[in-house]
Amino acid sequence: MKTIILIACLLVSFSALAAKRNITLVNYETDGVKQWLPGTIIVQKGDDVEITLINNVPSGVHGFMIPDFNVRKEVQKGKKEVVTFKAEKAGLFDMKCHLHPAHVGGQLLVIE
Ligand SMILES: [Cu+2]
Repeated sequence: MKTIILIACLLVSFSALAAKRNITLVNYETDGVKQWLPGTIIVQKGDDVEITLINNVPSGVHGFMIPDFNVRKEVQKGKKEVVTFKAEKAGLFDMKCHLHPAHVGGQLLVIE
């Protein structure tokens, strides 16, 4: 009986680690360089992640992509878009604009 209670407590503890993360990124441009800021975001493995993307740069539409989590969205100038995914694996992953590959990309860090 004690073993069952211990296992149940452990399961509850592990499931409590995952959370819903709401993050907002804003597209920033200076001297021709565009970047989603903050450039690095950190979540925990198992989190349900919701990212709001705000694009107010003068150069127009930009993309947001995290290839490892099948995230891909285009954000029109002056608009807001939302992407969601589950951070089901730990590691360091690229975030970038898929429309303009020369952009400086950001990083998603998923910790265990
Ligand atoms: Cu772009």
